[in-house]
Amino acid sequence: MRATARAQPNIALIKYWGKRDSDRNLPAVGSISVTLDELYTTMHVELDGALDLDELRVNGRSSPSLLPRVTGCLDNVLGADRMRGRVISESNFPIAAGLASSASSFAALVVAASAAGGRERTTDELAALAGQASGSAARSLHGGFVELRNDGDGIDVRTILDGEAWPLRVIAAVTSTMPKPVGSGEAMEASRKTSPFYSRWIEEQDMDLSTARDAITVRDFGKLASIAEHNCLKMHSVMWASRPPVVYWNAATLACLERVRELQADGVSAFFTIDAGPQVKVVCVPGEEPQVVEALSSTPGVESVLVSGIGAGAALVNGH
Ligand code: 2P0
Repeated sequence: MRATARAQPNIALIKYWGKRDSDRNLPAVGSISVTLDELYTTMHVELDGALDLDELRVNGRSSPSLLPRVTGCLDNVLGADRMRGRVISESNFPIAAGLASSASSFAALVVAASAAGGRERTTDELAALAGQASGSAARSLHGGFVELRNDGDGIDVRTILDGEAWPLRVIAAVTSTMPKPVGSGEAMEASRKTSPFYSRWIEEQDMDLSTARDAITVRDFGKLASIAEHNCLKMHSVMWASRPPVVYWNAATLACLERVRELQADGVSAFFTIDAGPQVKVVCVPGEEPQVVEALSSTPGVESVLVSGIGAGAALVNGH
């Protein structure tokens, strides 16, 4: 009745922003991401008939505010008449700061909870369950370059290319570890209801997905860089034009973008992307990693720099 799973966050290159069904947490658009390897969340789930309520510890602390989402996810995975659970989550990177901790957390949670409850589930089923908890979490069930497509009444998640086939590096510049001012779910709804650019965002997404998918398939770095930066800035334009505006950036976020532009002007193969937070993630070819790390580390306002390769999907730890 217990199991431990590990999952890595993923960084979207073509972004998910907006929901087509809030109740079932279905995304309005498809997305493409890379699953990381060095950053991870380890999730331990123990079901115990003697417990009256679920318990949650995150990085060593009781976390009542995060408990309702975890309870909802356990209910989805195991049924509401399940035994209550003791859940222990440990992440080796800052949580709730735009580094996709909800993706690694819920991907690991569905894998651990299914195993603890003795449920055999396919990766597709696990991805659907993770996606109900957090849209981006569905992508962390798979490794490498991953595409999430809207498929009829649900989602379909697949690896487009393994990480070993194109071992790019991802460098995250952490510019703040404060929790974000507004959660991404709430911000997406604000964008859908109020941003004048939202409908155009939805209209153009399939084209961006197709361009990125083609670039990944033939490993065309320049083409991927161009569409990923465009898609990222388009998503943030949708957010900025919402009422009230959704602005996740700080001064260091912009300073990092300038640094990346300078690197690119020097011929470095690198591009940026930014999610629902102020951190800047830079994707580069392996040989350029030292230069990118040095450039970001020396940018004013950057607190730390995390480096990762592209990794595998969520899995049980030691098979149990
Ligand atoms: C993404 N983000 O594709 C986009 C880009 C942030 C910006 O998915 O409401 O935590 O839990 O389904 O997955 C962050 O939102 O949202 C996210 P919910 P989630 O990675």
